[in-house]
Amino acid sequence: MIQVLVEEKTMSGLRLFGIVLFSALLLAAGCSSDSPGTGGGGTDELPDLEFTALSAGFATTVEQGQYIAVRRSFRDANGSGGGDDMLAAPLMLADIEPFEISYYLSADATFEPGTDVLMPPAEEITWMISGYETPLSYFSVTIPSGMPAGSYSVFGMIDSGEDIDETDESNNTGAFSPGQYIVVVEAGSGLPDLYVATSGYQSVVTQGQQATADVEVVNVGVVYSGTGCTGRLYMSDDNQYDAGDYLLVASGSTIKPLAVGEGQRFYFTYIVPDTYSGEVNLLFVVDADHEIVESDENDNVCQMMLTVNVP
Ligand SMILES: [Ca+2]
Ligand SMILES: [Ca+2]
Ligand SMILES: [Ca+2]
Ligand SMILES: [Ca+2]
Repeated sequence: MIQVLVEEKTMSGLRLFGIVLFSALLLAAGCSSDSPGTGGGGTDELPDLEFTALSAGFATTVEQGQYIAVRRSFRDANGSGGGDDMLAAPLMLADIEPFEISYYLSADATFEPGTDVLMPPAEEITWMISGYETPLSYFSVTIPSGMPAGSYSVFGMIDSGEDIDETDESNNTGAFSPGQYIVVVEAGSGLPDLYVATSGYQSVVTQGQQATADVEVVNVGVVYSGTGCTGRLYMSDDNQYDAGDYLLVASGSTIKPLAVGEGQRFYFTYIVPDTYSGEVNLLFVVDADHEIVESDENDNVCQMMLTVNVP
């Protein structure tokens, strides 16, 4: 009697948000012929795009020609409203046209768009709501195959295609923190390495009752993992993953192909089996079916200690 619920909340949230946005677009199209930025209005109708964060993923050493993830969030600093009629709010949505964000490698600490090296592809932002700030999330770019080995500063440029008129065009550059670099190494025989970076879980649970756990699978190797794989959550009497452990998630989790430094988070809800009590372990096993050859196959089990109470 195991109830299984695996979801990736970030994706679900974005999908939901997309649906809400689409509805808002339809509403806006049907109810208003005013198009911000084309009616000769004041500059208060214009957005101001800027980064709110730009940083490395979980790994920063990468082979030439490989995908690597950066993490970023950004916002429109204008358009936050401020007590206007709530009913008018939907008409204000999605009033920012599509734009691009480009990411660059720089051999020094100064951003020079003409000489710094673009890491393709540019990130296409297809919709943006006035005043909205995005969550911190991953975006994967490519290290050009001819990039010389070395340490590079990373810069991002919002609206790099100059598609959006903004109240401030001078604040569109973001950068990794000083001292944070991408280290490019020669293309060779490097491997991916899947690992569980963080976990959160209910540490005191009760037999027969629902409990939760979450894990983030990351690629800390020097190359793209290239293919998906399976992760599974078990309950175990000890900290060793072996054949006697109890599978809590029947179908397993599908881990997507991960760029260097990229992570994917999984949220689990399970029913605590009545065959376990006292001090036990949750074990999350990455690449449980050995689908990916990794530089370290011995760090694929994440142990979470918990206490099971008898009701
Ligand atoms: Ca701006
Ligand atoms: Ca602009
Ligand atoms: Ca590993
Ligand atoms: Ca493996």
